[in-house]
Amino acid sequence: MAEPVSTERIGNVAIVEIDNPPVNALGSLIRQHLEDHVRAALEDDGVDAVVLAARGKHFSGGADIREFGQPSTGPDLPGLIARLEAADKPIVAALKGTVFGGGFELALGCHYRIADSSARFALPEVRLGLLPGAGGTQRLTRLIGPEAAVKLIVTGEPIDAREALSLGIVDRLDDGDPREAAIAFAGEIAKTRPLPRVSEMTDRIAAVDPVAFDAVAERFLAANRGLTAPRACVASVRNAFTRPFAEGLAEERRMFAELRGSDESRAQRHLFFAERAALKVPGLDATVKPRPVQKIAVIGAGTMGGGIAMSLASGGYDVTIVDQSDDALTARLQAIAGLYRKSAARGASAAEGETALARISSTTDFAAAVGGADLVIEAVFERMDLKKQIFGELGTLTKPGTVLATNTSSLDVNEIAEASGRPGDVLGMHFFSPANVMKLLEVVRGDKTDPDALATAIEVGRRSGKIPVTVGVCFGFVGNRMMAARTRQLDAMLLEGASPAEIDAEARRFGNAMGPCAVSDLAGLDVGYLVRKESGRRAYVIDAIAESGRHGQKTGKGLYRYDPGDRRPIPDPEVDTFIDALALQAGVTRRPIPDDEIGERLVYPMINEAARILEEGIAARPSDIDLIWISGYGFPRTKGGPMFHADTIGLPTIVARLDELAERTGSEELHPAPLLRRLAEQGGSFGDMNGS
Ligand code: T1G
Repeated sequence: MAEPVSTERIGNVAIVEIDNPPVNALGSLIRQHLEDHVRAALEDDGVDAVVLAARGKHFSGGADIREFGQPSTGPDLPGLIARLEAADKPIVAALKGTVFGGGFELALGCHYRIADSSARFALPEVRLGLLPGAGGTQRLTRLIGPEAAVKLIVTGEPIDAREALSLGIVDRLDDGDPREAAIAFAGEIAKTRPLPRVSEMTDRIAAVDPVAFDAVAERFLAANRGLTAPRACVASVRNAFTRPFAEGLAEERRMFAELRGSDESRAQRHLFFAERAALKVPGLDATVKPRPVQKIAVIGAGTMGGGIAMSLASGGYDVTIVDQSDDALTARLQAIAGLYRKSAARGASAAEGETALARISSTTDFAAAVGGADLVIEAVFERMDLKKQIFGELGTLTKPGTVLATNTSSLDVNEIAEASGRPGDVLGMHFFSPANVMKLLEVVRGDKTDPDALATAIEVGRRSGKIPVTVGVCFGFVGNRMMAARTRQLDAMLLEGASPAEIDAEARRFGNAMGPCAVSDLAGLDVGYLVRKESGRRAYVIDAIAESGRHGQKTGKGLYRYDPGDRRPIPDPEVDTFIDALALQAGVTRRPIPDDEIGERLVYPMINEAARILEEGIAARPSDIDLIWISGYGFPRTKGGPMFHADTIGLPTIVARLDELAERTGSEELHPAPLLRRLAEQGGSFGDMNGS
């Protein structure tokens, strides 16, 4: 194996190069080697300047996240960076590709920074529930000023090399090899003194208006309510212009250590790895290549079809929306254009929106549209007869090899696949409404789906900005099947005595932006009612309310009532009276339900259903289920998803509570699934299953 850090001498310049694929993460071994190589170079009398470079496409993806929570060895990153900066010979960073997190902080400790145009700079620690913990909040603020620094640090968003040059992060942009450019630059400045040390810079922090800074910071905090790390980031940047460097650095380190040990950060670090693990699909190894896709036909000009088309177009695909009605198509294209205009008004790139819009066409000529497509995504009504008819036609009208996807949210993909006559080409691509916004894509693998067809759907999803999670066939797949388990409890609690407002208040306290009753009114009570009806299921209270004509926001009344033009849910005594009558009819004596019981009955049944899903092999690992609920249903990121949250609570606690609830409510399904009970009895966790 190549040395993780090497040194080459060219004239009076020593090039210290990191080689730690895939992202040059700065783990303890790398830090130790870096320390040794840089010290040797600085002590070498023949060396007048040092270049710090890296092999591969990334300079560095930052500290090694896998090491957090493990006993740390080798020099800590802040100390290593401080010693680089204190060196008496110039150190020039040669930057390219990703310069993220601790990698960025390492570059800030160097005296000069040379980059090529591929370089992207970010401090994404906030997305892991952390703050830059190796001097980044103190040095970046001194280098580019508090307002520019707080934006980068609180959003975690990357900037490109050109912006980095304009901000003063980079001294020189060179379109050649940054290593060569840095060597040449090092030769030029080898004797130049004083050495520019970022920690000693004061002009950008000399006369900061704290009120103006707070106003800018507040703008970025507004999008992160309830999260601890963004506030810590702002506090640390504020320290950079109100306290001496050493104090600011010490306080940054203290806050970093506190955040690193928090459940909130552990949860977000879990999700970072969960996103990558979800792409490791059993049976799909690197030899399985996606089929080429450029032309995609989307069948159905409804809201879902339009949202799907927008996502695909933004991913660079040529999309044709197909519908029987010209009017529906015209209306849909106008709605899509309007959405792109709205995005541009909110700061998105108008040019990108226009480019994407230009990729979307429409037609009523079904045969022509699907005949030329590499992928067809059906997004029509949730009716099995209609879908089977369409897939029967697709099986004969499309080219061999065209992937045929259904956007069904719960129906049997195997049955639809058989109707096509080409089950190997058929799978589900379950987008979540609004499909142009929600990140989750459940890729539903049929019993006969060809591996390369599956790889194709995953690749199209990724290119379209989605988080594709592969699931198996069952009613509701993973997300909706777990939501159905929660809905059964929600419906039971409404009958037993809880009000929609009490249920939603508990869900918001848990961290959900909206409670499930308000969400049901937003989506339309008739939607869930029709899905359940199509499959012979029934929610006793909610479906009775839907049948009474109360469909939610769209009819001004649902589980709540709504003033005209106002989407705010208002508790409605009519609903209480309606449910009282249902309870009487059902012989149920209603009772107040304690908040903690509401909270448990909203979450534990989902965890239990997920255990069944894992037992049946419908999901490959618990972290896939976490990803589904975080990216498709707004489960609080700070909780890491239902399975991570279950481990945090402790499985024995959940098992004991589920048994109690099952006994008291008579709801057999609440008894723990065998897998859940077994894990609890053996002291295991869902986390143990993620490695598999
Ligand atoms: N630590 C450990 N492993 C990492 C890693 C990291 N920082 N970054 C990536 N990996 C793994 C990843 O799990 C995957 O593993 C493989 O590398 C390829 O990743 C002190 C404390 C750099 C833009 O948050 O954003 O520095 O699945 O598929 O698409 O202040 O990885 O192959 O087993 O994503 O080319 C801050 C996180 C850390 C950056 C490359 N840094 N990484 O994207 O590859 S905290 C980050 C990324 C920190 C300091 C603080 C991306 C990337 P596997 P990949 P990619």
